[in-house]
Amino acid sequence: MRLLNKSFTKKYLATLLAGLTIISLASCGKKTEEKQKVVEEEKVLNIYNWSDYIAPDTIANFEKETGIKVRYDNFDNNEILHAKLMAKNTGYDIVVPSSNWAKLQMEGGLFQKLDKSKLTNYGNLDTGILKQMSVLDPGNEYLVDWLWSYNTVGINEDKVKAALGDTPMPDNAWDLVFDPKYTNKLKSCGITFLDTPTDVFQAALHYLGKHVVNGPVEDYQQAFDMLMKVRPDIKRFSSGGQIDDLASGNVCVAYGWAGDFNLARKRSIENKSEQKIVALVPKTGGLMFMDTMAIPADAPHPDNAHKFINYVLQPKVIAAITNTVTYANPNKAATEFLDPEIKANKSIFLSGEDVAKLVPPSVEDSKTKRIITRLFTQFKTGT
Ligand code: N2P
Repeated sequence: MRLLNKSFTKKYLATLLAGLTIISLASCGKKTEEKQKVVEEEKVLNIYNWSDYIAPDTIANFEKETGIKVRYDNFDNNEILHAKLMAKNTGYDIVVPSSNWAKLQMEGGLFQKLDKSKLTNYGNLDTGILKQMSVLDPGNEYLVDWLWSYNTVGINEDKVKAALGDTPMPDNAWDLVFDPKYTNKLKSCGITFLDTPTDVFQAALHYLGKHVVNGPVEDYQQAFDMLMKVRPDIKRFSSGGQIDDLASGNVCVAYGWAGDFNLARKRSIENKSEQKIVALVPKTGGLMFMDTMAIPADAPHPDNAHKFINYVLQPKVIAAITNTVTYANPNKAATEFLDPEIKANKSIFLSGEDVAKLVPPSVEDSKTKRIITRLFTQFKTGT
């Protein structure tokens, strides 16, 4: 009996050992295969980012440093990017959704987790921003902030003063775009709004003191009624076009992104049109947004994507981007490389008090999204 047991144990051990060897050989093979895949990744990277959101030499320097050839495409609103991601197979390796939209995309399994071991410059990020980001991306597993800013009102100071005449500037900057008392006067020099349902409804609800997302349907109707009162005074709906419209003096008031307003001012100085464009910081707060780098689940070049994110995490690289496009970045170590004028601009790098007033990013559920899409179309057509 004992003998039998011994030989059985021996046999059993031999089989077990053979099994383990096969498993470990197989996993070794898999590892080698994976390694080869990384080594063999073609030297190509496809990026999809917002327009006017990068420095002139960011891509060229990356290509020089890595030998990776970049294809760089632009979009102007989250809706377009979202639709592409939902349809899958975008071919993009890096996309830059705002964090609130990215939440939906993460939930839909559209992104892959970051391999932080490849992001050796990750420690340069501001921990405060990481904490803010972790509200929508728990553990900061999927997203790295590119730049951030807030939705607000931008004005051409001289033109607005002239159009308002005896009416003094309102205490609350939002009045300039949501109160007909002001829009009636300002329509003479041109008012432009962002061309996206979420941006417009969130701001309108904030102005009314309501929850900016997922409130009762009556809130959306109330926001719509308010918007319709200013509708006749709006000249244009445009997201990517506000920079040039403001810089050239085509419009004098905009509901849009603070970063683009500062960029419009900079561009008008460069173009010698010298428009005094200012991003106002509303006393009741603007709507914060963070545009974030993410790697689609089906990205063809995920390793190159990590290389690009790590490159952007270098303080000098992201500082050059901020210096070009006048948006705040999340990189603490980049502060020393900022142009003094940019660093001192309180509508780019807000005071702690103003940051505390910002409405943090949040996202509508699909039912609400349907409501605002319908109401926004009605608003735009003015019916
Ligand atoms: C870049 C605009 C991006 C800001 N010009 C909106 N997320």
